Amino acid sequence: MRPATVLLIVLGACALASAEQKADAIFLKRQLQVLNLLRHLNQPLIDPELLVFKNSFSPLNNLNKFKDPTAVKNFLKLVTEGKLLERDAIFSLFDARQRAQMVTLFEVLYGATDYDTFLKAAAWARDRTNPRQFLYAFSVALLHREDCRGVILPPAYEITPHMFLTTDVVRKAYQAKMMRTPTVIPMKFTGSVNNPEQRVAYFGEDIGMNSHHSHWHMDFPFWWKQEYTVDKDRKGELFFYMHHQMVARFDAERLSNDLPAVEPLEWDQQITEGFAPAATYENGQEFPMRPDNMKFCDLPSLSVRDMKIVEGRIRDAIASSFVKTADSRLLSINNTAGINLLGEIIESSANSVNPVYYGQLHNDGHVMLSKVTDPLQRYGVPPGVMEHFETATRDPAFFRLHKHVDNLFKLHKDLLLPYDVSELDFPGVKIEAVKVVGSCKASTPNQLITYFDESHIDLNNIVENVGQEQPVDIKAVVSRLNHEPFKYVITVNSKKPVRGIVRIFLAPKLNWFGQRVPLDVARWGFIELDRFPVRLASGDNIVSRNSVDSIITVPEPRSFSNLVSDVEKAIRGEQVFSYDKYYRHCGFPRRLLLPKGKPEGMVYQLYVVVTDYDKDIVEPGIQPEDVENLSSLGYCGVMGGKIPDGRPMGFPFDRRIVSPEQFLTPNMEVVDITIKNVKQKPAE
Ligand SMILES: [Cu+2]
Repeated sequence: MRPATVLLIVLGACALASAEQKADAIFLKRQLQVLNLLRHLNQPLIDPELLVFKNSFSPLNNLNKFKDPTAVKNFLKLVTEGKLLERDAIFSLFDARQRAQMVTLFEVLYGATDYDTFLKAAAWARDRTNPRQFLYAFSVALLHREDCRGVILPPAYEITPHMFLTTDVVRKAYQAKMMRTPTVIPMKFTGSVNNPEQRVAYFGEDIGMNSHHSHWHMDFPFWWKQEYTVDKDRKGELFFYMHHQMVARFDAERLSNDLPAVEPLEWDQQITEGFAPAATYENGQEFPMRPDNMKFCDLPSLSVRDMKIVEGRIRDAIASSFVKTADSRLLSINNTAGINLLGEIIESSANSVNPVYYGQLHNDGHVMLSKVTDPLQRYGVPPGVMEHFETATRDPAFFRLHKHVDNLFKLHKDLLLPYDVSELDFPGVKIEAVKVVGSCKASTPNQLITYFDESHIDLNNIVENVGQEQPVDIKAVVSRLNHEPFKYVITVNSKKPVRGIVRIFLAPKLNWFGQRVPLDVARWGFIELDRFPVRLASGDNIVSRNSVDSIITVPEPRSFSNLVSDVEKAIRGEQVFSYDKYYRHCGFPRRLLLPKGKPEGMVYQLYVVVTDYDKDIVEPGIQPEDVENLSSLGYCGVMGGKIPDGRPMGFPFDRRIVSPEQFLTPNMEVVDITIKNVKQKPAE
């Protein structure tokens, strides 16, 4: 007789709710101060409390309140000697001098020994520093300070809208402000139907994805030093995996629009596709356009030959399975941890074992693309979109550069031994069935629905305010990809009570030519949809998991104006303001979890794998409930802690698959699902 079916409680929903807590007066005050500090970043502070700090706080008289008084003195020196980047210049994190200034300010803010000093120092520095240079230093400090846990930064596209919006929208916003007329301005994606790349512009230009990308690089700065003490567990591997997934996701989006997979860039070949950002910096300079078929050019301090030499050394290291450290030791990368070393080397980060020898391939690739239209600065053209993490994915060349980088990681992964059955199987656990069920009334089993809806961007910050005048309601409206929420229903049979980790991946079933491709080829394009722990009882278990609980995604952020009004109401006692101290700004937008699919339906395959929790987890004491509290773990890891899942990211599809028959053990299941793109959001 079969044991009775056991209905599992989905851990996500209950545990996540418990991470929320009611904000007390101290938290509310801090949240409001942060919002006031970031409001109208390009104009001097107007908030009376912060103005007092700006004018009366003396960093020099408070040196004992900073962990690193030298950083304070160095920053003061830059200010008093007028050496800081001008306020209306364009800040680039890739410029070594500008970055060093930003890092000094970060060290001042991060090293403030208490919250009050942090805030006063920030208010003091804000109007003395380039706004985006300040914003980056302040944001990274806030995200890493224990006393700011749970404080929400407003959406990046509402703090610095110029970096996300097209010039025509900005101009109309100025007009509306001058006329003091509340306005909603429609924003189009760049390009025209004459350019096939425009079909996927909605993806590359998605403001939520650009915001995710910029936040990833705030949570894992390439310049992060070990002395800052916050643990950046598997940062190099995360660099590989998050960008690998972005490329896989882009390719899936391209297939949905009848475009072939993106081609990798090569240093001595033409960059076939141009890009016209149609956007303008805050200071009025236009983001440069890159015509079709340009070639990489030497920059004054970086040649194309340098790029090839450095890449050759990386390829040598991969082929020989050893990297050479700065003190001439050889470290093996022929193991699970090798990808982390390689990620740090290729990015390259301050953790690279040998930055002089292996260079900074990825970062320099961004700069080479950014400056390709005026490499010698003969015309004073400002940096291109590729030079900023919040604008880079707009350019299709971003995905081409990352495909090139991703192929290096693949070279390495393909040299590792394929997993054997004992590493893949979960003895005693068998997946009996998998289905996905949409939430709308008319939903068909195993058919998921995507659609485009509209999102509003608060443009109040784009236009300067005079004194304390009432803001005019000006918004941009953008079209964005979304989908009906759905749930996975997985029937798992277990011979005994065990704990497992469910790993869910999605992949297009056919390639651009309409052909099936071998699993070993397809696996590199797999998109991770979710990964979560379960407790399995003896017998059949129905595991039910909602798509909104995915560890890949984050929900829509609250708008700047809603944040301000919610906090103000809570301060007046009119409503409760809840916050989550695990809140992450980094994370793929929930709306973009699924690729668009096609109006007639497009077939994908869903791979579900259950592995042994007790074997996978890095520390035996970690409970499934602890894991469930961590938001956007998949692409963004853990802030200041260990990633609980010890398996390589992308497991088990990260290594070669020699025989699909042997690979697909009973704890795995594959089902076909269809993704259909409809014109209008279906009725709930
Ligand atoms: Cu990136």
